[in-house]
Formats: sequence, structure tokens, C-alpha cells
Amino acid sequence: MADVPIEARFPRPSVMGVINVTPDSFSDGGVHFDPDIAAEAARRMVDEGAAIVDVGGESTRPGSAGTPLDEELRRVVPVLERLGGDVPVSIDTAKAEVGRRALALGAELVNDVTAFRADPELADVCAEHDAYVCLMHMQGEPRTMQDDPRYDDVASEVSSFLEDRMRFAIERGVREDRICLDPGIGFGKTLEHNLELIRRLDVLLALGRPVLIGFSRKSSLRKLVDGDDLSSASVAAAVAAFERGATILRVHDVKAHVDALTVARALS
Ligand code: HH2
Repeated sequence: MADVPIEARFPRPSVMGVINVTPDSFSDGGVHFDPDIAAEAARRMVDEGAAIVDVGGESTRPGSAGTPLDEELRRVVPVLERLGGDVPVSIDTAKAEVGRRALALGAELVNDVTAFRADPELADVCAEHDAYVCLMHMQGEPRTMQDDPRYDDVASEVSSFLEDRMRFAIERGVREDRICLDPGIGFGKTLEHNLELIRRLDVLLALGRPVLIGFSRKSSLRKLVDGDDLSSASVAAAVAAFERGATILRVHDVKAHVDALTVARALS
């Protein structure tokens, strides 16, 4: 892997396209379950301006119970094989073995929504491959995380959690200049928590790492707008996050986000 810090590899703003190879993801479940269709969608996202595509084989939607290793590998490996190392890929996994296989197949970033808590060995795998890493905050676990999330001060608590997890990753050999941080929009958070995390993104930015935000099609947006189509609401959230300092925006509708962020950057 090229020896480039994550902030140089992903200039602000960069778009990460989402490819969920799952039957049950909350926004695009089942759409990309066929590996040919998933690979084609990934290539299209890159053509539309995505800097990277995030391939995931385990749904983390509220209430979901987790996917066994064999099944997760069965979902993501055929997609990664089809992308053949020529499409920039991030692997959305919390499992060391999935990370290992994905990095061997050319993935360059490991996106772990558990920040190496579920499987600490994933940190060693990332260190060995000198992979880029996204560490995300989650309160609780997907099965129960939306039951009654509570914080005294959400921005400070998320930030100190991520500081601890970054220290852990570095202790295991991951270089700091490979790491980006994500407050985990919708992962054990109410609408108000999510909004406050974006409004007070400076608290997280003070850790000195690039920030990734995934607000796209999250159910909180549904509480703000009428109807089922969350694409405009997602774009607005991404632009607001960018203006407050976010670097990587994880999104489903790549073209709309790339256009909006291009204009937002020109205006900044
Ligand atoms: N959100 C989801 C999954 N992975 N990774 C990061 N770093 N940040 C996020 O906000 C994030 C994530 C959930 O969204 P989605 O992939 O659309 O759904 P599902 O988890 O149901 O597959």
C-alpha cells in the first residue's frame, strides 16, 4: 500500500459509496445481494466520483443480531474478487478474518463500527497491512442500541471514547496517520444526539484526525422530513457536516452528494 497519510489519500471532502451485500440493511437491503450487481454498482459509484466504496456483509441496523463469519465471507469475498483490486475498496467489518481476506484482495481501508472492541485481532491485521482504518463510536450493540440511549454530554463522551480506541489501535501497531474517526450517527443515539454531534463536530476534530460522517438515509432524518425519500435530507446533512469539518462522507446516493459537496467546497 502506498505510504500516504489518510488525509492526503482522502482530501476534504471525499465521498465513500455504500455497498451493503446484505438481505436486510435498513436502506438498501437486498439491492446488492447478487455479487455481479454489487460489483457493477461499486464501479458506477466510482465513475460518479466516489473516492472509495464501502463493502459490508453484516447489517448493523437497529435490532440486527449479527452475521456468522462464514456467511459474511460468502457475501463479501465474491464482490471483492470481482472488483479485482482496481476499484478503491473499504471493508465494513468487525471480524479479523474478514479484514484479512479483504485486505489480501486489495481493500485499503477497514471500517469497524466497533472500533476493534468486537475482535481486537482486527487491529493487528490492519497494522500488518498498514491499512487505513475508520474507528466508530457506538453506544451498546445493534440489537438494543436504540432502546434508550443516554449521555450527559454526547460530544465529549463520543470524543473521549474515540481517543481511547485510537490509543488502543496505536498500541497494537496501527499508525496514527492511517486513522480516521466517526461519531457513529444513529448508533445508540437519538435525533438530538445526532444533531448535536454534527453541530459540535469541533470537539471531535480537536483529536487531530480526519472525521468520517455517515448520515445518509439514517432514520433520524425521517423525523425531520415527510415521506420516504431521504436523499435530499441526506445531502443536506452531508453538506452541513462537511462545513463543520468532516472529511469523508459515507453515502448511498453518490452523484447527488458529489455534486453538492463540490459546490459546497467551491463556496468554502
Ligand atoms: N453506518 C452504517 C454502517 N456502517 N460505518 C461507519 N463508519 N459509519 C456509519 O455511520 C455507518 C457505518 C449503517 O448504515 P447502512 O450501511 O446503510 O445500513 P446497515 O448497517 O443496515 O447495513
